[in-house]
Amino acid sequence: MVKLVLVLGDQLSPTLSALREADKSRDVVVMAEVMGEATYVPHHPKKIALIFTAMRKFADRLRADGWRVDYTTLDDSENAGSIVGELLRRASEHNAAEVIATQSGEWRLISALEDLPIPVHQFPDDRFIASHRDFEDWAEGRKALRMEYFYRDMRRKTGLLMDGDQPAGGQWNYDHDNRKPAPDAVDFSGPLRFEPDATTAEVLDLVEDRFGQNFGDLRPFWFATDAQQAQTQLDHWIALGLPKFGDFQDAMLTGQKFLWHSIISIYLNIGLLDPLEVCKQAEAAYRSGTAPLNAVEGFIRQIIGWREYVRGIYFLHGPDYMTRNALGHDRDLPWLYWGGETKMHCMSQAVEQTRTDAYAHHIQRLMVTGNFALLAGVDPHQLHEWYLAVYADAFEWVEAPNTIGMSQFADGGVIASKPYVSSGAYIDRMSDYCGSCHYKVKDKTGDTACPFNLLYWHFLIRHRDRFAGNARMGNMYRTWDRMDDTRKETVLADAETWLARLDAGEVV
Ligand code: FAD
Ligand code: DLZ
Ligand code: SF4
Repeated sequence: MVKLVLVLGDQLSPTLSALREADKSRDVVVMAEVMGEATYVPHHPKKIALIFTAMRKFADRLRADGWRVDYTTLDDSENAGSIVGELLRRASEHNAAEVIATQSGEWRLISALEDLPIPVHQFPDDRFIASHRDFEDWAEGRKALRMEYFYRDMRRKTGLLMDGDQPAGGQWNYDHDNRKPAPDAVDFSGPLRFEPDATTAEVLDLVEDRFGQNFGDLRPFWFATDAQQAQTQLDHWIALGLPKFGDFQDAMLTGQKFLWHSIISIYLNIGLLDPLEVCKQAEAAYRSGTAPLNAVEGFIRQIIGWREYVRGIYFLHGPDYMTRNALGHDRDLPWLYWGGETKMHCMSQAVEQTRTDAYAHHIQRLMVTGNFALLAGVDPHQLHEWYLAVYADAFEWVEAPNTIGMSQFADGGVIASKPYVSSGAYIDRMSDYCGSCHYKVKDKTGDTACPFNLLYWHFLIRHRDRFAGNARMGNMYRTWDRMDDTRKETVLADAETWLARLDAGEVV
């Protein structure tokens, strides 16, 4: 009897477990553009266009490979509006008695499929290096789940950058070499920009019509939309961007959206690139002498370390993880996250490129928009929904641990051993933003004081009971304790005044 094979918009890999489990001479692949997926958060139009276009091209590829694919476009009059609805409609059309799926990357969809009135077999998503079982085994009995130790196991498991049983170069981690501020000039032109073809152009018109009001610029649309294009982007970056990726991984420069970053998360996360293959290609650059070890190790650590680790945390902690709020933060997400005017140059740079390109690099997400939200006490769930909506690479399994855990400490320290907070001094050191800001990064109090300076102390004092005993934060509290009382009062009062202006909707 015919089975339906569900392929979701972020499962565009020919090696997908659901496809391996199916029989192309008998079964029917179901793919559907549905409002349910397009609206559970107000996704950036570029993200919706990327997913719909890549889905259409992947369906064509499957057909060319001999599969029958029932593809529903968003504007199909029969469209049932949700993945579940589409599966039920196709099941009745084909008299299918079973659905084969690859486990989704969001608890929301996993449970929706479990509740389907016909049997659904959800196979593991094995496009990752660590299975759920691998991660559970690693986590078992550990007091703290630190990424570094997990990463070393992944190096041993994959053999990447290993010389026998030793790490290449003698060290596991070269992060201390990877924190240079950006130089004045950037000698890499950033990601390749792909001209929209006929399929893309059709999707762009549809997305403009239905989602044109969402936050974010749809055009110019430049993403790769199939595996071949994504590989071309990877080749381009390995040749020209990777050599300096490590050195300037944490740097930020006005008007430079991409620096030496790879811009491949968008392709990895929807299945156009395979993580292990990507790492092997980066390692080959090191072995052949075209990229230095600190760059290649840093890059491979992000993929087989952080990317796998956050996925492990997401599935280990279950659906409640998204509601965690260990610090009890409840400020509404400020309007400036949706493009409202702000005098903070660092924030306007990060939000503006998010609006134009559905992209900001890791340090912009962590130490600018994330840091600000944490210092200001923003509700972590609202922030989580923002990150999930505005970045083209955002899917809950990877976004939520980064936001709830790493960036907001809302999981109470599962991921981070201390909160990622900093005053303006860090942003000043790693960027050129402060030079053209309304605020003065050197000012600690007063109207022109950098808000990150004011809020930094406000945050530490608000949460003193929780963090004073943290060995990695003792210095911060000792610095505060050495300030005279009048200065302390002024700092806290100025922070309160600034937050009141933020809450009142003033341009701050
Ligand atoms: P590069 O800097 O070139 O890094 C190479 C690759 O490493 C990335 O493509 C990505 O696959 C992987 N990687 C790097 N850091 C991480 C990380 N912390 N977690 C997982 N993978 C990582 N990444 C997403 O893929 N989706 C998200 O929704 C997402 N949300 C984030 C939210 C916050 C608050 C923070 C702080 C980080 C988030 N990240 C997310 C991680 C990181 O910012 C992006 O992976 C990275 O910016 C993607 O750009 P790139 O491809 O140019 O990465
Ligand atoms: C993100 C997304 C969007 C915008 N639209 C669709 C869609 O119409 N059809 C689909 O199959 N998938 C879509 N996706 C991706 C899913 O939301 C994604 O598979 C889940 O969030 C799990 O990661
Ligand atoms: Fe950001 Fe403060 Fe620097 Fe302005 S002065 S760019 S607000 S860190």
